[in-house]
Amino acid sequence: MMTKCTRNLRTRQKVILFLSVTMFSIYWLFQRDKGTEGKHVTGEMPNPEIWRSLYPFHGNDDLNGERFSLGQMPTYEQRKEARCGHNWQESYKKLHQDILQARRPQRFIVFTCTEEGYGCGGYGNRLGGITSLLFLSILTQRAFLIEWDHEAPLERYLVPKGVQWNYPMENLEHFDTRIHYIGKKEHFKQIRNDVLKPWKTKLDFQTWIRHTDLSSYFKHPVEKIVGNWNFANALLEKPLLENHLDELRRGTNDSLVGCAFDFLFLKSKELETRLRAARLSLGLTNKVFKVGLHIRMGDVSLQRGSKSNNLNYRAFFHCAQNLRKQKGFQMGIKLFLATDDKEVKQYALKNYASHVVTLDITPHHITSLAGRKRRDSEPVEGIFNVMLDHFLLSECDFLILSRSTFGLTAAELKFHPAQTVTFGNKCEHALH
Ligand SMILES: Nc1nc2c(ncn2[C@@H]2O[C@H](COP(=O)(O)OP(=O)(O)O)[C@@H](O)[C@H]2O)c(=O)[nH]1
Ligand SMILES: [Mg+2]
Repeated sequence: MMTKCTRNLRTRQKVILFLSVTMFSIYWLFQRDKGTEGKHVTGEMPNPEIWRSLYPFHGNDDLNGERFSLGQMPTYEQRKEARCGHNWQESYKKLHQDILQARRPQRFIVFTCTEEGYGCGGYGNRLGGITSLLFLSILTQRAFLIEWDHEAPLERYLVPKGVQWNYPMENLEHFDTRIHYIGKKEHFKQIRNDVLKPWKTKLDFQTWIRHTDLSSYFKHPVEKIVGNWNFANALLEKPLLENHLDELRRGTNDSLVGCAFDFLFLKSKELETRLRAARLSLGLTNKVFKVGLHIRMGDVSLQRGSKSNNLNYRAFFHCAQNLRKQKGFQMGIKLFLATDDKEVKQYALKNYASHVVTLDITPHHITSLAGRKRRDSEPVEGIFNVMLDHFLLSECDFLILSRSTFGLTAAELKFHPAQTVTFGNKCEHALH
């Protein structure tokens, strides 16, 4: 009887032990998968050693972000939290809804690209303008809306996330409206008396901003603004904005485009699908170290005037080669090239065929794609291509850029730390 009892007890202990080990293994596997899942979503680096080795590569650039501790690349969400904070988004969402539903006085700021004779400029300019006007709307406590200029609505590519920025313009028709132009003079072709444009230079404008009570200046119910200057940082200096954006990182914040973009937009399903297909066909996976090159040769390459940036594009590839040699990467490395110049693509594919990948497209300036001005291009495809290049660039682990708002906003979009961005023309000095 005693022995049978002891045997039963032993068997029961074994079963309990077996069950505990099995449950612990399942729990461990689950936790491990959860970790990798996060990494895939955020595009986090697979190997922290690489961050350690890259850190000294570029200590003094123009994107003065905070320094992360060596060997640790925070996730997208961590970087976003550090740069953008999280309370202002909720309070502005509420204000926006209250205005649309007339629970508060109906006052709007509209980023508009539909004013005859006044263009919004390129994609980088537009993102800068949208960001600045979002923060201006927060400062002046108005609802921020976007009026896009192409036949396909912006929602074909980007859909509203935090606020309904696509509230129909017809609802604003009966309000007293003013039109402003805040931007470079090349972007307007005619002078209209009904468009306010008192500033000759961006410097003048920023000085004016610092000394003006903006809530009194923007006093009409609807203030439509064609804006291609990025003045978001000047707004952050305004004392009033501090009340509304208390936890947003102060000083020069080089991530405001990323903060605004994350708050305003989600990629449309169609854009997600195209992006996934592009990543797959170019082999831009998380298993390779992705170096993004943005080579902006100038509007002359886009058959838009004669402006050339006189860039030595070969230097960009030398820079990428040197980066590869100096850092002695053990893992695969891919160079993703985004450029406005078809010839640069051909040069890269001929000379660096084993490392460079690039979209097989003819680049167009986004403004040339509006209103079917060009017969040789399909506007919707053209805009998808601009956005694909911009997103793919932003997803790279390291960026070698031109002085262009296109590449700079791509870096801001994913909160690239300063040590992962350099400029093609400065790179040779940085490496030797
Ligand atoms: N697809 C594609 N288009 C580009 C690229 N670089 C420039 N562009 C086009 O050229 C325009 C340049 O304007 P913008 O983004 O304001 O940059 P910036 O004028 O150089 O500061 C963009 O809107 C695109 O239409 C690129 O790498 N890929
Ligand atoms: Mg531009």
